[in-house]
Amino acid sequence: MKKSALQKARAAYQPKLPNVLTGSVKAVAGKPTQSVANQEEIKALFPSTYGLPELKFEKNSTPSTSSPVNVGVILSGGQAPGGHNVISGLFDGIKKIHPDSRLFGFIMGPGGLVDHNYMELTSAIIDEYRNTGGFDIIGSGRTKLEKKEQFDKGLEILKALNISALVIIGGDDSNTNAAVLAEYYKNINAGVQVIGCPKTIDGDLKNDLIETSFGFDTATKVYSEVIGNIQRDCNSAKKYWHFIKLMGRSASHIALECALQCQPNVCIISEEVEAHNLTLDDVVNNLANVVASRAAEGNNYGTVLIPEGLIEFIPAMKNLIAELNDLLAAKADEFAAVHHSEQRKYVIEHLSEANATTYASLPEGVARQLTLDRDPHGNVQVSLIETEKLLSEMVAKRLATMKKEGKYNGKFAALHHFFGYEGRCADPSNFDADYCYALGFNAACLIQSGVTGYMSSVRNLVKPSSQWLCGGIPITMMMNMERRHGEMKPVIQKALVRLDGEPFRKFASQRDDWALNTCYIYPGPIQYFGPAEICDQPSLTLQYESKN
Ligand code: FBP
Repeated sequence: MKKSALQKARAAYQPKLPNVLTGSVKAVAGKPTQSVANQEEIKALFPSTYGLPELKFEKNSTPSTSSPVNVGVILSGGQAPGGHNVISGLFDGIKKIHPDSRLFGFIMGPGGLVDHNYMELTSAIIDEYRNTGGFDIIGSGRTKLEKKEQFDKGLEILKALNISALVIIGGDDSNTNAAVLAEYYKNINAGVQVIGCPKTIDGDLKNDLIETSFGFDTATKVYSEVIGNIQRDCNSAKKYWHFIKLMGRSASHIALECALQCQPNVCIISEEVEAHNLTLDDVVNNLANVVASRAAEGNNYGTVLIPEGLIEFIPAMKNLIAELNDLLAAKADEFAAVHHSEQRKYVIEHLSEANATTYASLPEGVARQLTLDRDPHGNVQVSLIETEKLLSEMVAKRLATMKKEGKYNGKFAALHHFFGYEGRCADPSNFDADYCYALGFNAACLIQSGVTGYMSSVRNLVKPSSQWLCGGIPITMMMNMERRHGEMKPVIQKALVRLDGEPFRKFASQRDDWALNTCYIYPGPIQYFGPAEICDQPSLTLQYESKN
């Protein structure tokens, strides 16, 4: 395969491993843990893996001797920069356990395990993918592992390949799968450990012991680069309002991080919209007021960052989506049989009065998008909802009214952007390259410790990587019960933006200035080579959170 000059140079990058992982390690167990909520229900559902202690690795003075281990690996869910480094770290980690250890990759996500679709990852293959973006080494998928038949089918191939540990690299839903699988295999004494790794650009898989999910750092740096470029264009031409929707599914971490990096005129934070019980009209009025204030100063241009999950956080919409989820789960076949042109009417007739009114008020396109298929985990596919267009159309209408009332006298021309897929497969930043490699290597150490149902945890991330702390946390510790497909299910609790957290407070303290004045920052592209203060800085979210 032909490679770019950067690809060639990047292949030689040696990820920096935390000191603690450089020699032989021992696992030190902490206190038993509890799930974040619904303790009794989670305990009953995970009798074999609930309440396990946190683990911390320390250097071991006596080198450990081990036998070769065969390990399987799965990339699950949306792509995130650094996945290939988790796999190369895992590969190097199990080779350190014993040079005859072998790594097998299951193809196209969890479905590869069930369908017995796999390949052996040799050192020649791994070397081709070190420090590269993408998940193309084995591909990814969103198959939900939840049925006994899937687990048993998976076990057949694990046994055939003599695999005694499986590493699932995924987000909250995929790590929920990992916990369920770990519980099942432990319960039947299958002899297969299951270890999770925290992946997602969304940044919503985190807690005190998982400081960030991998990929967030690189993806937000890529988006911030292009937002900065748009801002410079915007500040040069001074004639457009740019409505920029950013991926991130439910949580607004990506939008907030990009706002901190770029200082746009407006950034909507979904969690704040919900906390203040704002309606769609409130959001639109706030935006229109900023446009009018800037126009009064002769500035008919600006930038607005919109988190893709916004719609789900507007309380009226949240209620509507919850009822729609149940309705579409209960009447899936009946709804599918309704002719396209009659589906809106069907939905309105089957919803409660309040939700029917909200649904009826939505533009056709948005209403349709809300009834499209959920992903296999029951999530509305928010990346398909064109909130940026919905908002700019509503702002234009509001401004027209304000003009008639003599409250606005400007020009409003809007352009729309959606940044998501652009950032998910970028070459990992030095931070993500190091973090991912450490997560994979650390997963190998967890395997060597013989545990199951744990997530690889590498923390102290604002410090130089040599000082990072490594260990494992029981996945059940992160779980609560939530309604999915009309039923209560154990799932990892999503970490949303905290309005009392330092990143949001920092943003909130400056946003009025950013709204009226033009305070744009232009972060520029990720730098892979050069001084550490340019190349190795973690996200601002992580830096501010460490001050909480
Ligand atoms: P994960 O939660 O699996 O990491 O996926 C994140 C994400 O990129 C979201 O930000 C986005 O809403 C979704 O995936 C898009 O899904 P798809 O890749 O299936 O279009």
